[in-house]
Order: sequence, then C-alpha cells, then structure tokens
Amino acid sequence: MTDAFDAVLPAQLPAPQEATAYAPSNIALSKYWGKRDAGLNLPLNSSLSISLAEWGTTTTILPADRDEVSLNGEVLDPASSFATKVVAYLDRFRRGQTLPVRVETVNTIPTAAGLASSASGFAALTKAIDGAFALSLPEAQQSMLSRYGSGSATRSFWHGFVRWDRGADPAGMDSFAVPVEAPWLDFRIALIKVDTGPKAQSSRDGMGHTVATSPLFPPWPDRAEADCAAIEAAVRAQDFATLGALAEANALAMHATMMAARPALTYLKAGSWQVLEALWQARAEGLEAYATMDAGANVKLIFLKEAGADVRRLFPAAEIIDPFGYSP
Ligand code: 2P0
Repeated sequence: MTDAFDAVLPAQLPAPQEATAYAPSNIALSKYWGKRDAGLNLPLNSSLSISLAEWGTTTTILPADRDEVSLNGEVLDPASSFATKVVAYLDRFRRGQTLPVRVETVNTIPTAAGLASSASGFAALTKAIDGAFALSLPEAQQSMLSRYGSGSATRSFWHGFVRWDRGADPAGMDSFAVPVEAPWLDFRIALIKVDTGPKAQSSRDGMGHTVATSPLFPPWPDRAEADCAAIEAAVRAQDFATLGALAEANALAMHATMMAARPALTYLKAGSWQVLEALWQARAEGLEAYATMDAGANVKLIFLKEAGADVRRLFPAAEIIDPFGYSP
C-alpha cells in the first residue's frame, strides 16, 4: 500500500533550517468519533469545524546536535509523552535520516480554558517541519500527513470553517481537510470552563472503546456523515438556527454513543449538565445559542454577535472568541 510520507516527501530531506509556524485550535460542529483504520488514523465519518483564531500553537524548529523538545519554554524529558509523540511524528518525515532538531512548542491557548491542544499542536508542527526541510507541500498534503499525529489536526490548517473529508482510499491519501470558504463575521464562540483537570481517558482510547462496545455506535457514522453535509449547507446559507440545532444534536448523539459503551464512558460532568440546563432554559426564553462538547467536560457555545451580551450575562466567566477576527 502507498505510504503517505514516501508518496509526498523527497527521498532525502535537506539539512534543517530554522522555521516557525502558527496553527489555530478548532472545535468540531460536526464531530469526528471513530476510526476505520487505527494505523492510518482514518475516520469513519467526515467532520466540520470552526477554528479558534489566535487560540492555538506556535512551533519553531531549529537545527540541533540531538533532538530536544520544549513546551511553553520548558525543556522536556525525552521520555515524556509529549516529547515522545513529537519525535515519533518527526521520524515519520525523517525515515531513518539523521537530522536532529530542537522543537519549541508554545501554546497560546490559556491552560485554564481546558481545551485540548493536539489539533493546533500537530498542525503547527507539520507546518514548521514543512518550512524547516524546505518541503513546500500544498496545505492539503500537510493536512493529510498531520492526520498521523492527531485526526483533529487535519482541520487546523485554516481559519474559519473547515471540513475534513473521510475519503475512500484504503491508503488514506484522500483523507484530509479543506477550507469551507464561507466567512461569517458575526459568528461567535464561548468557552465555558467546567473542569480543567486531566481527562480520564484519551479521545483515542475513548473512541476505540465506543466503536468496540457501544450498541448505539453502529448508526453513528451514517448519521454523522449526513449531519456534516447538512451543517455545511447551513454554514453556507448562514442559517444559524438550523446550524445550531444540528451541531448541538450531533454533539449529544456522539456523547450518547459513549454513554452506551460497556462499561459506560462519559466526559461530561455535573457542571456540564448545569451549563446545558441553564442554556436550554435561556433558549426557551429566546436566547439563540447552542452547545457543543468534546472529549472533556467543558461546554462550548455558538451564537451570533447580537446574542453576545446575553451570553455574557448568563455565563460571566465565558471566554468569547471571534473566529474571523484573527490578525497575525
Ligand atoms: C472532534 N474529537 O471532531 C472530536 C470530537 C473529540 C470529540 O477529534 O485519535 O485527538 O488523535 O485522531 O484528534 C479528538 O480526537 O484523536 C477529536 P486522534 P483526536 O474534534
């Protein structure tokens, strides 16, 4: 089978030069949950996200005498899980060549926001590798390769709305993301912190367990594929009520597949449900905002600018992001 890295990279990489890249984090409005191939990290369904503007990761690669990885200014133990993942990902590009580098990763996502940073992390790392080894790969190919680091990284190469197509090629060469050219300047996201502790189970293990044991999982891939198409149509039509209702239903359906897993898996906590109940009460009284939750307890709201003051009143501690307000 085609090896994705052999297929798009030159046989020999040049000596590394210094390169820096930024990638925003993203939140899926139509979720990725479940793999059809764990080795190639291929998803069972397409997904669609909104990027988080200046909340993301900046990564710098420099020539070095031996591999060294730092995170937020601190040099990491090479045996740490973060350093191990970064070096394993670099090795996919180096393919046995001796090209040591120093990798400096800085997350601009406040830790307190409780957002995962693997999406922006692997996207920024891929872009920095592309620069350091003078690859000049098209973004679609970078997105495809980043999938081997983390599936959600495929969607972090662009600002705005982005769709990751599941693809059909068994080798995964067509499973990458593309930007959805549909700027929506009034679109807003609120992050509502419920819990910022480490998660009980990684998304990778959580989705594997759900696929393997949940009796509610079998209908998910087709439903998620249909949701993804309908959500993209609502984004393009700027039909916020349809988009919000679909995104919230899609997220809850994903969590339902987990709760039905045996044994049950839930990332949501009592505080998540309190946020949802407050939101649903406010929505019954006219607030147009909808919720989405990922592999963690925190709740993200989507709404339009005009609802901002009401969202702020309801959730005073919320971080509000303007996804199209990014200026480098
Ligand atoms: C998403 N999540 O679409 C979904 C919704 C979490 C819930 O993508 O195994 O860290 O590295 O491909 O990308 C988180 O999963 O998983 C994720 P891997 P990843 O945003």
